Parts: sequence; structure tokens; C-alpha cells
Amino acid sequence: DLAALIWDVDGTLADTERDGHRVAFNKAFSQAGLAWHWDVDLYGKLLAVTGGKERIRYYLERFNPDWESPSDLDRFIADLHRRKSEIFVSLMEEGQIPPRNGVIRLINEAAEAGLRLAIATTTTPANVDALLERFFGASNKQPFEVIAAGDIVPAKKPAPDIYRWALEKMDLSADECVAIEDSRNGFESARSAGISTVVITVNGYTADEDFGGASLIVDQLGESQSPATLLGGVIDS
Ligand code: XBP
Ligand code: MG
Repeated sequence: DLAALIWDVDGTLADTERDGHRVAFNKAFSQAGLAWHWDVDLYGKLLAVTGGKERIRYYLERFNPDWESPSDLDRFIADLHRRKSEIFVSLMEEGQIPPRNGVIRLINEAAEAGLRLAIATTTTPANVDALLERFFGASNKQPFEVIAAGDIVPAKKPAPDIYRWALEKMDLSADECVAIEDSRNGFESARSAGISTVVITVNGYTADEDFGGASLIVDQLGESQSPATLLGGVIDS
């Protein structure tokens, strides 16, 4: 029986990438005096790699190999990324990044229907906290019992580790859960952990990705689908 929904954050709870993370990366670069700029197209290519620190490293290797890197590159990236995270949190606190259609309603209805709720994301925990506080209010009001985020597992999506971590924390098996994702990397991660997945496609970045094998693919949740109508087909399939 279905016991829990496990939600991705970026692209799923909110359309965070183009106008959130990308903007925060660019601000951090300019504050650090770096002449790097990730435009919308380039950022789409960089999304091949999940995790902000990993994405910066991938950018340097693949798109800016001639940049003369400092001797302690790990530390440089960690500092730059810390600043990026602070900027992202501010954008969230200012209300610049709204929830996706139907997401808050569906989460609240799922909780009322007795489903357990968790988060599985590659993003930094502080980003998740800021988003949940903005969308659900004070932390004691938000409905997620487990938040699996960021570096708690070294292998980020598309590896299944983050979903496995969440399953273990909830003491549930894969077939008792449904994952909600927006991207190929996220779908791959949930599927590799054996979890049925609903994909809500998002904007230009993930709409054309291959989601073969997903239980359901929708372009938004809308305001009318109840957890039962949305998930009925998934659970029966
Ligand atoms: C989300 C990501 C994240 C964010 C940035 O992937 O790829 O890396 O872009 O987050 P998913 P941080 O939705 O599949 O979890 O900079 O905080 O790492
Ligand atoms: Mg995502």
C-alpha cells in the first residue's frame, strides 16, 4: 500500500533553476570578481550535473578549461558555493520564487489523507529550509518528516543514494512510496532506488527529456487533481 510521497525540490516544488539558482550563481561570481556568466542556454547544459559545487567544477572542466585555478580549488569552490547559497536563500526569503501550481495544495491534502511526506533533493539543506518556511510557514508547521538533502550522500542524483537514505530514515520499502520529480536525473535516481515516479515536467529545461518508464507524466499538478485522482493510476499500475 502507498504510505509516503517523496518530493524532489528544484523544478518540482518550485521552478528554481533559471531565475533562482542561476541568478544566485551569477551574483556570487560577480561578487568574487570572476568574469563568468551563466546564461540561460549554458545553464541548461550545466544542469547535466546535479549539485552546485559539482556544477561549478563541471563548468570549469568543460566550458572554461583555460581559467587559471587557485591551488586549493576544492576550498575555492566551497567558498564560492557558500556565498551562492546565501544569495539563493535571500531570493527565497524575498519571495522571488513561487511554488508551482497545485503543489502546496496537493501536499496538504496528502498529509490530511494520512500519507507520510519526505524530501529527496541534491540541493543544500539551507535552501530547502528557506523554501519550506516560505511555502508552509514556521518549521513546526511544515509537513515533511524526513528531509534528505545536499551532501548527506556523496553520490548525488542520478545515483539512487538520496532516495535510499530517505527510505531508510522512514523505515519504508520502495514499493510503499511514490516519488515526484521534474528531471531526467531525478527520475533516474528514484527509479534506480525502485520507486514509482510521477514526473511533473518544467519549463524549457526538462520538458523534452526522456521519461520512459515513469508512472505518470504531467506538465503541472493544477488546482483540481486530488491525491487520489493523481496517484490512483500510479498505485494501480
Ligand atoms: C537540483 C540541482 C541542484 C541545484 C543547486 O537537482 O541540480 O544542484 O541546481 O543546488 P534535483 P545547490 O532537483 O534533481 O535535486 O547549489 O544547493 O547544490
Ligand atoms: Mg528537480
